Amino acid sequence: MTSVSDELLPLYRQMLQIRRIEEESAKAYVQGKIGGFLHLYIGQEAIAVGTEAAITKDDNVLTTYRDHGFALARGTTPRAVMAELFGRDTGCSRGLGGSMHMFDKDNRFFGGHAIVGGHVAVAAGIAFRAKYLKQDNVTLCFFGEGATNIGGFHEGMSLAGLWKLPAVFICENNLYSMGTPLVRTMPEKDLTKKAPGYAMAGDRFEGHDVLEVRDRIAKAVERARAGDGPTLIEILTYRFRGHSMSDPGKYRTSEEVEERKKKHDPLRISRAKLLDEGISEADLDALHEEVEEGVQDAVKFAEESEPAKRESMFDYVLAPEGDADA
Ligand SMILES: Cc1ncc(C[n+]2csc(CCOP(=O)(O)OP(=O)(O)O)c2C)c(N)n1
Repeated sequence: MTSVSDELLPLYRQMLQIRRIEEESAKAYVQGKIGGFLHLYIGQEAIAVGTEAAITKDDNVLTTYRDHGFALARGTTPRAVMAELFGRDTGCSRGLGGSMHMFDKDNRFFGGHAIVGGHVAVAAGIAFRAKYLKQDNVTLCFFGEGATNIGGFHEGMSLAGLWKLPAVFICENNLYSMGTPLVRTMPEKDLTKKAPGYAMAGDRFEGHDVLEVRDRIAKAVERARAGDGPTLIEILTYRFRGHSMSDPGKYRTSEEVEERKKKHDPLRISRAKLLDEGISEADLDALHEEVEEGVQDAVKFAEESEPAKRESMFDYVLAPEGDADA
């Protein structure tokens, strides 16, 4: 029989890897080594990692621009993620996508989407393909609470509900759309109340405990796989950093953030549970050291890789030849 620590330790390791990769990328960003925007996932790691533990490699995942955690959880290597952030040819999107557009077809990670809510319809399309071809994979689509007010969200959800697609739609409600708190933009605070409008099941829970996330996502995935249609899940979470690196965060107090870190840090919660289960501080230190080696290796790899190639810019564009000049 497997113990809690047998299950939790590899998940803790993955969350730690995501956190450390992101902390290093924040450092590289302020040093001017990363261009464009950088949206960190710090504080929300239990969601990507718990989800991965609930699905198979044949399932599909799509998310927003806050995507590094999902790429890593799906199996994109730290080297390929860091190289993508640095705009290098060795990155998972050949350095052409950057932070917001990570993509890894081999790991069935279909982005990294910058248009808020736009990928909900894309996810419905991927789920439709599975149903049409009678494949048994499930498509999981993540977005923020701000996205649930967007037309693309409604369009995708409506078709997914109508066709009972094998999909799970997951709102990571971190309370703020950029600098705007949810209470100022939405009349209804329980977002799963939108689910019946699309003839979907709904579920709502806190996303700080990675094992709980795994178990709750697994139920919705099971429902989708059994042909019983999609679920809209709202996971209550919190981002510890600004919306992106350029966000000074004036819309919330440092006391609020500190309080959340104390009570809701998914790494802190899992670490405490592991210690309770008899894992020693020394074991955890060794794990941290091992993760750190991989992170430093990824930074070095990114720094030493060739920049994205100008000539490969159009290799991945889906448009008829000749249209570029039209
Ligand atoms: C269609 C569209 N409108 C506006 C923006 C600008 N924008 C980028 S992120 C963001 C806030 C989204 O908040 P939420 O969906 O809650 O996601 P979170 O960043 O909190 O994960 C906005 C308005 C955009 N990228 N796309």
